[in-house]
Amino acid sequence: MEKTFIMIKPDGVRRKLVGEVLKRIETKGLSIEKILMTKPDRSILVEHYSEHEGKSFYNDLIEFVSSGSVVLIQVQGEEAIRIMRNLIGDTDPVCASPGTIRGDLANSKTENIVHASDSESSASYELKLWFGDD
Ligand code: FUP
Repeated sequence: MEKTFIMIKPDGVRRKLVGEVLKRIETKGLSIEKILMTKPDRSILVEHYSEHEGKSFYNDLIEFVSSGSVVLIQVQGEEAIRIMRNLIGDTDPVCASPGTIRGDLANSKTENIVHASDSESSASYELKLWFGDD
């Protein structure tokens, strides 16, 4: 069974979309194995978003994700990584298909409600970073 890392970002929490996101994960047939609400330190976000350091949106991104509580989730299921990427939709709200979380609920590239690991290596890195070892 594959495991992946999901984060509901501060806009999702502020807009009271936590239940909506969890419902979409569960109704797709994936399992929520771990879940925790926390206000992330800048230092862990710097590690989480290290691949984006130096990009034009980087500072705004760190500022935004550290602006409030987030929900950290470990999701498990067959093909969980690719299924969750499809469920969340494209980063750009213009391209995110209707039926996806971002396609239905977001209209900003930065404030796009949810993060999902994009590969096996990022899933294992991010699960270890946010939840530590099992
Ligand atoms: P995604 O994996 O779909 O979350 O997208 P990326 O890894 O490319 O980007 C990570 C985060 O950076 C996005 F969730 C939002 C932010 N971002 C911007 O704010 N502007 C951009 O042009 C691209 C990404």
